[in-house]
Amino acid sequence: MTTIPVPKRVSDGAQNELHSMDAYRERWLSAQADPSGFWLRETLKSITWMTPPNQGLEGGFRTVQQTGFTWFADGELNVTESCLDRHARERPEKTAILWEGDHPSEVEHISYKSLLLRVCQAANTLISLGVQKGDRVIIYMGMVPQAAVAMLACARIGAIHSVVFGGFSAEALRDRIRDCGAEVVITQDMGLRATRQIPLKAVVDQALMGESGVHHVLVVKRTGEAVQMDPERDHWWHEAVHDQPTHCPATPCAAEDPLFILYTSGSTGRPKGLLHTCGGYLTYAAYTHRNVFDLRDDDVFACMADIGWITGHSYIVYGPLANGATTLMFESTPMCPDPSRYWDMVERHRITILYTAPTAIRTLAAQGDHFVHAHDTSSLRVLGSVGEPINPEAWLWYRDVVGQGRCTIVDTWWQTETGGICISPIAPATPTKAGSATLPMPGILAKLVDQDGHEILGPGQGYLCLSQPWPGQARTVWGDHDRYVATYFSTYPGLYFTGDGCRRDAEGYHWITGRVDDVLNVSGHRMGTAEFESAILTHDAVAECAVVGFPHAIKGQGVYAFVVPQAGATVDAGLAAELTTALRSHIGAHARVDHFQATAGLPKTRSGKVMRRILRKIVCGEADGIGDTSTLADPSIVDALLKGCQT
Ligand code: 7RM
Repeated sequence: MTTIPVPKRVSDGAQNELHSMDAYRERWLSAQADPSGFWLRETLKSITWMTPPNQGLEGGFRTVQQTGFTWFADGELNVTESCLDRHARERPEKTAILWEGDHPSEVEHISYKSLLLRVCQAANTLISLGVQKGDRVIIYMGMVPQAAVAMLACARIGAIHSVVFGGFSAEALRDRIRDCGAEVVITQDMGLRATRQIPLKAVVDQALMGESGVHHVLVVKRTGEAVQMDPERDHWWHEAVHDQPTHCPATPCAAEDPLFILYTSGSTGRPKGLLHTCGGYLTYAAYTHRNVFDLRDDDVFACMADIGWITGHSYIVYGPLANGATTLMFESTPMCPDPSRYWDMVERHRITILYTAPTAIRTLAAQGDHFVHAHDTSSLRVLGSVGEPINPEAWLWYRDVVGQGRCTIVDTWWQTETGGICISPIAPATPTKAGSATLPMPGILAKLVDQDGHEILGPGQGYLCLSQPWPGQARTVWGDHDRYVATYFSTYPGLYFTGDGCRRDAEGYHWITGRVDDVLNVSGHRMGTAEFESAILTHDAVAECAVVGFPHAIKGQGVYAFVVPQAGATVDAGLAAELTTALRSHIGAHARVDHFQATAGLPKTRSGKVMRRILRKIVCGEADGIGDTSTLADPSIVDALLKGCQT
């Protein structure tokens, strides 16, 4: 257990109101006692409203099935006025987006003034294509500035964006386009990542084959590679925006109007389209960004996530821009052209806050310290981690080698569903411990419960639930409110169930132990075992299969697939290659199985349910923990599986 001394505050321009543990405790108690009042004061202070709200929270988790819950429901705003107009007025030349392309020589500084202008032109383009308030727009892009411009352009006119990570396959993209009923897709000719080209436009074409719902595709020219353009449907972005007026009035939206849909994997079925709303989401993204990272006026904030995930939404785009910060957008990877890329960028751009995933930290730590030492990283002040549990070794390397012992480490726990950070240290006030996400944010009431839903008080380990609504929380699953209620609110009535396990120590610190459901987390990418299984089952040679995660030194989790072949088929390298291809085409290149194991059968209960608990124990090398197998239909299967296990 490591604690570091609380550094003194050194510079002005701080926007963080939670500068001491006393301030934190006072705010936390105040938000607990009166969430409505707390968040109303917060939003009125930090967000630009057209009609300021009088209402805070209405409803709660017990009403979620019938009436849901709302934040600031009588208020009206357009989020882009908070993210753009006010800063374009007050600090027009300040860099809003600092973009670094795949090649380190490609750097672009986009000021608030020019970002507003570009967003207005893009918004007018969308209007010219017939997009109206409430319409859905799919954004299938890499990390180019136009991706952020596209998101904000949708927000400008009250359209609902749904960003689909550029690694998803045509089939996964088609599912999402269909599910949300999008009529417009925004993409690029090619994506560029670690010198590799990703055929984004071609994937869109494939996704739209035989589909009639999408009327327009806007194509950003990134590489200039030749792509097919359908003259009826496809438009070059640069041509379409060029002659558009540089002013576009911001459409008034109700606080509870949708801002975006983001698909995320759960333990069963297809990914869910979580819906985030304008007023609450923006308030929470801005609040957490300002406070967790101890934001200062002159910060250069670098979140290394992809905008296809929630981390990119909240901490590359909405949070930083609402706070008038300079936010870095990075097209490449930490290993390109070599493992010093991050540190080279820190030096060149004087990055002050770096926010990345444990998998990147572990990968870079494995390359040796000299890559860090070769660069001047003295600008760094706060180092954030997100996406998966961070092991103490990686945490200490981050603090001691990257941060040279000077920086605060913030291990931030949150989810697509939560909209923003929920459990995290507040830099630099919260004393940290290596590997702990520490304490809940003001407004977040974290509870641990046991199997039966009984609350565990004091130290202990259990299922992590949150018991009080907060503004950044997703309001529903697009088109399926029952699924939202069933997934999050029916396991433990009156509580939001996160799907994570958690230990609380004697000082009330939280240690997230990982998912307790069938959700995989590979390199911070969230994927469902059910999605893997249905992709594998599309192959004729597969009779049955079950997929589980196992501990992996770099990726956090690896993926293990047990495959029961059809009579006459064998699970060999050839089949493994075909299954890998199937996964790539049904989900995407990031959905990879590390080990395929042939088995004559799966451990099932007598009622036919696959006992994943047992499979997890097998691949985790915990044969002793398997326990009683007498309830299995065929207990001998377990011995056979243990013999064949490759981890
Ligand atoms: C932000 C994000 C959510 C899941 C979540 C956890 C895991 C995220 C941490 C973490 C331990 C952390 N959204 N997770 N952050 N586990 N410590 N600091 O990742 O929807 O894609 O994933 O990620 O299991 O439930 S997400």
